[in-house]
Amino acid sequence: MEEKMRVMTERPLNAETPVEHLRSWITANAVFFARNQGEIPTEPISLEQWELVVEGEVERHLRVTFGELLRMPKAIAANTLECSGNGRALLAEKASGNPWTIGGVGNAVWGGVWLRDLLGKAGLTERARHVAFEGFDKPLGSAGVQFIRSIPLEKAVESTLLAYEMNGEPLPLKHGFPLRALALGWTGANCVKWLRKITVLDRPFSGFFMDKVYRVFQKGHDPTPGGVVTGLKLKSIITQPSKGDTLSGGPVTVLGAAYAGEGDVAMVEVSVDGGGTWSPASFIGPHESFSWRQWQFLWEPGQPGDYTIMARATDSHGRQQPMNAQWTVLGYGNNGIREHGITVHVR
Ligand SMILES: Nc1nc2c(c(=O)[nH]1)N[C@H]1C(S)=C(S)[C@@H](COP(=O)(O)O)O[C@H]1N2
Ligand SMILES: [Mo]
Repeated sequence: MEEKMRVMTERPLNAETPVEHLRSWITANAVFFARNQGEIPTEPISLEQWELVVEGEVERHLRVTFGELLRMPKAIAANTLECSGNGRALLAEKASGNPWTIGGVGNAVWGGVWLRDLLGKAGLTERARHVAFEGFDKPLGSAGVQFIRSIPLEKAVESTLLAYEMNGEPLPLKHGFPLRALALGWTGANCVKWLRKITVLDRPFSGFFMDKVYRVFQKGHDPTPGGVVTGLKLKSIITQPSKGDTLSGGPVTVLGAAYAGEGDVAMVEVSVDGGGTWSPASFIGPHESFSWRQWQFLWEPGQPGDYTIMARATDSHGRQQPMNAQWTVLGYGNNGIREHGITVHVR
């Protein structure tokens, strides 16, 4: 299974989905990207042993068993999950972190329970403002701290799923068995795997994975005052042809995907002349909230030579993907049109 992936580091496991597996609306579990700060548990925890603690600014502390979760109303939601660092390796100026190209993203249908239903059982105090999630993966490296992240209460109550199922299968071990958080439309860092504790807080959680990373900041600045990564940015990727392909005339089927996190992709256009002219692509397949849309464009290349194919997404508010990404120290959220362009040779 792993040989199909582009493995960047083994320990912790960081691996991206190969481009040919990004050409369908559902990304198969076996090739779904893996991003880890700590060590993936070697064995799945026994469901009899596992329990989820809910505490903090709640009226009643809860210890929820897996059986109790299964008896709660089931929710299903499609969601495109992307690592904040996806696309980092395509930035013109190097940024530190794993060298993701376009495969740090995938789309799945997740099954579980709404976090709001669980918080409803616990009851919130008047001071409740943020919800922190803690995973039980073993920390690796010098930081040696548990992966804990918090999100604002509004997001937690509105559109956050606690998922125990991925594409109709029990949540795979790698992806957080038995339960993970999914702040729908938000970057992977807000989607804690191997959940064991949820703490309602009166302010954002403060700790290594909140304050030092997943922050947007410039050189010479501290991470902490920088913004926290939240929603996925409007972006399109080209999944066919591949960079450097030699094509013998047309028509060429250009394939891609476009996504906008909590937003809605309304249009994708393609340019093969450096952005001088744009032609609309057509969408294929499902159109669901929080999920990418697959698109295609039939291209009739003219004269032989080198062409750069670029794709541009527009959302339902008329906002366009930027021509170039905004550079930051940790290279998060690269959604530049140029950065994602593909140069091919036409014979
Ligand atoms: N417990 C835990 N949850 C975690 C992480 C982690 O290291 N530990 N990494 C986060 C990051 S940065 C991303 S992008 C997603 C990746 O999810 P995946 O490996 O299921 O694709 O998980 C998030 N949840
Ligand atoms: Mo991530």
